[in-house]
Amino acid sequence: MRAQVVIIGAGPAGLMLGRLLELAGIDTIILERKSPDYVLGRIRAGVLEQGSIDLMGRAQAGARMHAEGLIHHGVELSFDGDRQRFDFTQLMGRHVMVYGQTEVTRDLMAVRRSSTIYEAEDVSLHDFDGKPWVTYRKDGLTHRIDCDFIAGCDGFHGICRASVPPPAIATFERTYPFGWLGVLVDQPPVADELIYAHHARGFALCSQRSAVRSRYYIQVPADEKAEAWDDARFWDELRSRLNPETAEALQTGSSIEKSIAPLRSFVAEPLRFGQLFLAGDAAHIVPPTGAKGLNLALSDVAALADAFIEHYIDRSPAALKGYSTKALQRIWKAERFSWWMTNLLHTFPETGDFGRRIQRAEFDYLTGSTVAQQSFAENYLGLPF
Ligand code: FAS
Ligand code: PHB
Repeated sequence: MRAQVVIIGAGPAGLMLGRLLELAGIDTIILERKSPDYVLGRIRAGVLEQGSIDLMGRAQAGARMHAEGLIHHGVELSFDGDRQRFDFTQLMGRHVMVYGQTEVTRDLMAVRRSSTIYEAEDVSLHDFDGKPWVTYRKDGLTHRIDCDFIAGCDGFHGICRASVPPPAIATFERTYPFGWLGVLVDQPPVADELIYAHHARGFALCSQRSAVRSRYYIQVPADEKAEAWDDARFWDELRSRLNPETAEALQTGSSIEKSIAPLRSFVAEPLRFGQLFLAGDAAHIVPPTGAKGLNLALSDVAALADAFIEHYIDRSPAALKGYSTKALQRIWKAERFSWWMTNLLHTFPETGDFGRRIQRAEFDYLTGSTVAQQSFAENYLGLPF
């Protein structure tokens, strides 16, 4: 087989890249190691920046998002029970949309017309420094695809970054001593907007997927196991971290999904190795506190798609040459904001009483300064793609 661009990974990054390239008439094949149902079964992000909303429109995949997505004009941050709403529309004239990553993925799957090969095993990259080719196994046979370029959209644990010779790549990482235990429940959300809560017992987040489906998270130790948390224990702990009236309003029920996500900040540099390009979680990870992961993956892909289009349609290699530098500038700003928001809202016992006073001072400065609130809103809403 032959394709101009082989994309590894059919998560949101791979599917969005494939869609943007196929609309430009560029021939792609996506290789995904899991089944479509498995990919859709992963419960992840929930908030879309305007840039992501616009990209879904450009991909001609935004109709259901606009019909079902929930426009949110603000969020609430609370710190030991003190609450502050940030009115994004009043601060910056913009908003975000609550629309689950699962639905983004489903919509992108539905519009794709080119080949996506699911349950492709043992994907291997070859000669990406010269004339690249890819092999994979399916139904007991090994297949080969020759191509011009490979796009590594295969997430943090994928094969693409791992295929780069170690001396050619630099990585920057911070792991946090905690994770997020998340629960999905078919109950109305506790509030109209998201609530990010700092509490001495740990961070909590009240999010949502629709008017009848909610998503909640609590900070747990990094080595915690989801099996140790039955629903009753989860709801009790969540209530204990929320202000009393929110705790009172919480509508609980049987969890339909329960999992723990580790938190880390991670960036690989550069993002190009010959004819191999990295995008999305294959290139970087942010703690989910700032709702940046999915949006950053999509902003990488917007830049990479434009660069491939310029290469093939305008016959100019300039944008491909500049992709890594351009993407990394935005990546590091999202890393900074996600790191900052994580440090503001989680408990870090190792930083002691001084650390907690600094967190309280950060919250008080944020709630007392319109300029600080505009900076928070500008980053949460998303920096320009
Ligand atoms: P993905 O990981 O989504 O997709 C990569 C795809 O590549 C997968 O389908 C995988 O099966 C496939 N793949 C991997 N190795 C392969 C191989 N060798 N061959 C072929 N295919 C291969 N972000 C937020 O904004 N908010 C959140 O609340 C949030 N929660 C998260 C919770 C968890 C547990 C995780 C892991 C991430 C979370 N994220 C969140 C971040 C997440 O949304 C990512 O940013 C987003 O999935 C990035 O999309 P992709 O880059 O496409 O990577
Ligand atoms: C979610 O709804 O899953 C979600 C929302 C906001 C975040 C993280 C996760 O910052």
